[in-house]
Amino acid sequence: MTDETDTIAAVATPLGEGGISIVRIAGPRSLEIADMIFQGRRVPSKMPAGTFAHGFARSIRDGSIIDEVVLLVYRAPHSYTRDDVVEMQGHGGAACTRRLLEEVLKAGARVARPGEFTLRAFLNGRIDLTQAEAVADLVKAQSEKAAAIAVEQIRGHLGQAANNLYERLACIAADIEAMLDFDEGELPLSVAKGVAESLHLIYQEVTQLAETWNIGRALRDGVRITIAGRPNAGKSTLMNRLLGRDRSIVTELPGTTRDTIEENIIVAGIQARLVDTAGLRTTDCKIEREGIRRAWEQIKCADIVLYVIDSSQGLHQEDVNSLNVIGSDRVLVVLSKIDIGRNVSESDLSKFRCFPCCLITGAGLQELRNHLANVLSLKASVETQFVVSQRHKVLLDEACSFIKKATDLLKTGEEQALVLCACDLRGALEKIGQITGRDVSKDVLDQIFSRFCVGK
Ligand SMILES: Nc1nc2c(ncn2[C@@H]2O[C@H](COP(=O)(O)OP(=O)(O)O)[C@@H](O)[C@H]2O)c(=O)[nH]1
Ligand SMILES: [Mg+2]
Repeated sequence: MTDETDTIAAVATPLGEGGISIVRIAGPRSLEIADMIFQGRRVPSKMPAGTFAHGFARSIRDGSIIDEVVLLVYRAPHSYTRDDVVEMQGHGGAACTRRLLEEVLKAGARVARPGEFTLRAFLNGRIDLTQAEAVADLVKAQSEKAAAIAVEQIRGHLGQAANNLYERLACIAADIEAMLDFDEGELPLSVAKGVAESLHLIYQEVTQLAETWNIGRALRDGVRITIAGRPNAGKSTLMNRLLGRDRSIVTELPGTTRDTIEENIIVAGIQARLVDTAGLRTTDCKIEREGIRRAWEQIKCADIVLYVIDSSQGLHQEDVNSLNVIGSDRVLVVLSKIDIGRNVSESDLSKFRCFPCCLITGAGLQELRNHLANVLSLKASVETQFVVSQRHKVLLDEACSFIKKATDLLKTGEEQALVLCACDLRGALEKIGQITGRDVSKDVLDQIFSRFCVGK
């Protein structure tokens, strides 16, 4: 997949107008290449680690000046990738940055693939796989919370948790393998009980970690908030109100919103995906029916449903049916149009948290906003350690079922149990090891690093 002995280069900043742009070079020939391009009072290959110099970048063919640069030298192993690394900071403009990179390539570097600098940091043992994955998450983070979780993971907290579980599990596995060697598979019941208890404890911890994924994923990728309700209830008006601008078409005609409309908002530092949907009703219109099918899809995958009821019209049987299907734990009921009439009694909706409001003036909406912010930040602070990646979640689940099988086997006390148990524990270890990248295939690495941007 990668030749770690060659020297790679890429533009590390977005291409376009800006204050500064950076060309990064990593690999054994970095300093030699920098010598060929850099013109200043200092020679890069003679500069000590962690120093910088001011000068000019020039064309290696005709010596013409490309840009005024500041050059930074990092020496192996004290660099991002653990190779020799040189960074050239030039003026932020697309044309001169591209030319600078071209010169670096002419001088012998190869264009870095997406995420290749970070891949090298992983392959060279500076960071584990969870930290590498968090780098991509941090770069892509859209909200403060998503960024904060990524930073925690870069600091190695998830990796440490996984390593801790791995080591404890490895001890138990080693004990069992030792018993297999010496006791010909016979395990005294008292010992079996102790081992099963230790395994159960680990099982609980792995399960707890896996369970943080639901909210962890939502915090990273955005909490999904779906607005639903019957036609004309005020769903699109609510969407526009929450966004603070007109995004959804609002009319007095029922059935205006036929497809789902999505927009991002930030609530309490957490990114949310707000989805406006078609009104729920029975209809013969094919297009509307498709819209309603999509609305239900959005309701099913929502973390929170804002169910809008036109309170001037009174509670409709269809509202009751829909609310029963959705269930009360994810639903906040918005009682709209209280300026026209209040014909819905909150006692009919006692299972649900209700927010009476006028969507035209915005009266009552602040309570809804506050409540949303509370719900979201509460979810975000319940745990300090979040699993945000589906890859980690799947591996933790698989490890869990191996550990459970091993524990159940121990309890049977059967002759073959120890052998099978040892086998399951090896399976669990392999899965947990894959989280930090102890044992990971080229395909998995390709998949992970393809998410990165070039230059990272
Ligand atoms: N008086 C009043 N009218 C509202 C309120 N909310 C929405 N409307 C009006 O109700 C109609 C339907 O609104 P819309 O947002 O398109 O409903 P949707 O079909 O649920 O998306 C529009 O004419 C809105 O201006 C409200 O709180 N009070
Ligand atoms: Mg609408």
